[in-house]
Amino acid sequence: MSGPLTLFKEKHIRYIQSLDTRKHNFEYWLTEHLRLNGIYWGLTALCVLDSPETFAKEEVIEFVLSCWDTKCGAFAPFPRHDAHLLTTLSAVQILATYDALDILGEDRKIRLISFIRGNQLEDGSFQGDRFGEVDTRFVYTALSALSILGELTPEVVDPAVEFVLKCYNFDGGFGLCPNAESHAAQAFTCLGALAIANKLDVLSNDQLEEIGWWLCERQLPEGGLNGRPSKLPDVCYSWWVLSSLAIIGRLDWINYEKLTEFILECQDEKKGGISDRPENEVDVFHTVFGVAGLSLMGYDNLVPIDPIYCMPKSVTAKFKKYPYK
Ligand code: 3PZ
Ligand code: ZN
Repeated sequence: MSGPLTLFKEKHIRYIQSLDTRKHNFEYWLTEHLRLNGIYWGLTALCVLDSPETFAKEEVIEFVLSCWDTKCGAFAPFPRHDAHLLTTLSAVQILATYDALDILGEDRKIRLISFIRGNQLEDGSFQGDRFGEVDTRFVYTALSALSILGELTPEVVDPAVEFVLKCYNFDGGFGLCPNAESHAAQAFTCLGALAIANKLDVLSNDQLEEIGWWLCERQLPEGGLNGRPSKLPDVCYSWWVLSSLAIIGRLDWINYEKLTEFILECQDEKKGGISDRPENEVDVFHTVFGVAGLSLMGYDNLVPIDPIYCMPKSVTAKFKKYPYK
């Protein structure tokens, strides 16, 4: 076996820090429509690497608030852009990580909650915004944000759970919508949504067994995981698959040693950061999901991550005490 066998923690911290400096904006940082998501990915990676103070907390919070879309009453990816559920979840996750949700104030909080609830459709599914596509990603996004805000209610949760169950396939996987092909990222959004709703018990033991099999069959001989059968491995699937297995209590169905080696081979030894597969260009998305996957496998003193929320366990412990209003 060749390749680097340790995690270059300091390099990754410096890489994420480099993304925060405005001068490199264009080359290194994400385009505007991904900026707030990118800050959440960077901050979460820094938390897992035990270095959250690498970002200037006050500046980050100020940026989050500058993304508030007054028209929609939710968060956009960048100032003066339009609000979306995905960026709203990132904003809520960032503020919760900094224990700064109170900065929203009552007025913004009320509008935020009605934005999220207002995107739910008759069948329990959610759209990302009022023009948007509908799929299980947004069910997860909405339930996660409401749960972090302490605003989960049965009126929202029960139809959402119904919808998620319709996306379960007989092969043991989950699709984007009913009858859609199984995909590992959808296993995470569906199982995550059920876990947040505290409704994992709607799945039978046989179903859990099938799901576990479908997930662990994502591991390829080279150690990495793919998103569906006969696709290439990709570091971000370490997260979608491992978190799903963790949620159903079957993490040990994966070969840790081989997956760890695959993730470590995706590091850029010089500038830091992790890529989707060996030799490719690194980005902050694969960096966070790479280190988060390693954390779930208990790798070398990484800070424990919550498989349901993809946030440090020390943060989620606070709102998980009170799952429902
Ligand atoms: C990536 N998005 O649609 S995206 C994302 N992908 O905004 C962010 N694995 O050009 C980064 N592929 C890199 N930094 C990739 C987020 C995608 C996922 C694409 C990808 C990941 C393989 C091809 C969807 C949460 C939010 C969004 C997604 C998943 C989870 C791209 C392509 C797409 C996107 C961004 C950049 C490489 C980073
Ligand atoms: Zn990927």
